[in-house]
Amino acid sequence: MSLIKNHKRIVMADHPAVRDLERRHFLRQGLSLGALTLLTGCDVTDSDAVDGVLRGISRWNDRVQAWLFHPNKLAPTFAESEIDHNFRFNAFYPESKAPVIDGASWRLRLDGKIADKRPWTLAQLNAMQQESQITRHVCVEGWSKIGKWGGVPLGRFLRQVGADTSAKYVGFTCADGYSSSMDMATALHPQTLMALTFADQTLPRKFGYPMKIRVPTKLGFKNPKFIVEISVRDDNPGGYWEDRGYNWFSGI
Ligand SMILES: Nc1nc2c(c(=O)[nH]1)N[C@H]1C(S)=C(S)[C@@H](COP(=O)(O)O)O[C@H]1N2
Ligand SMILES: [Mo]
Repeated sequence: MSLIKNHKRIVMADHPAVRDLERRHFLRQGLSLGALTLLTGCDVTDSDAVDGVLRGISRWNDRVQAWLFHPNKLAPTFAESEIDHNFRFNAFYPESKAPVIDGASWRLRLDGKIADKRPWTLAQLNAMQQESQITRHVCVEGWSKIGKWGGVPLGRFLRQVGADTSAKYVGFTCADGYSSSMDMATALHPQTLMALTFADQTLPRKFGYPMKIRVPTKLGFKNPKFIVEISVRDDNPGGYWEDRGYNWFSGI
């Protein structure tokens, strides 16, 4: 590695946008700063250039990952004995601030390319055929836990309400101001669940009562809790962390 390259790496590492992205684990997931410098080969010292390069790489990552994603390849599943019984809470706020939702008055709103947009009640969701799975939740902050979730496969629900499954994206809005989105192939994946139970019990408040989206093929931040709206669309709805620089696809 030449001195010039080292010099560029230091310059880039000092750049506020790069420090910020590093803090958010963006580069750790994919490319190191050195690799980024080698790849681009250009003097990306001004902020526009750095931002442009990083955004371009993130979009490129999304395309490659979408292409690598096998719509029916299953995430690993585990035995009951492997479940972590001290499952961990995470959100962009402390546990005491988790929303308190009344299941009886809660409604799931539907928006976008869906034929029947009538809101759903919790009783209606509970009346649908349920599936369960024991899978690993992987958080980008560096921890993972094996848990058991039960509920309605999202694909089954989307077909039931007449969603246009040729649309590109499914977006989720949460009661706490959080949001996330995924590609349609992931939404239709057999293990992507509208989870209503955790460890065979009603979903606890802190884990997203009354409903969370459990996606074992994605990192934890793409598993939105406290869902209040699902939308089907062709423009990418982004999401809370997605809009703050996390790689949108974030498959595992
Ligand atoms: N509504 C909502 N969903 C969310 C979050 C959040 O802050 N709000 N945090 C995400 C992150 S980063 C993680 S790791 C998981 C944590 O889920 P858990 O509390 O069930 O472990 O929820 C995800 N879904
Ligand atoms: Mo996370």
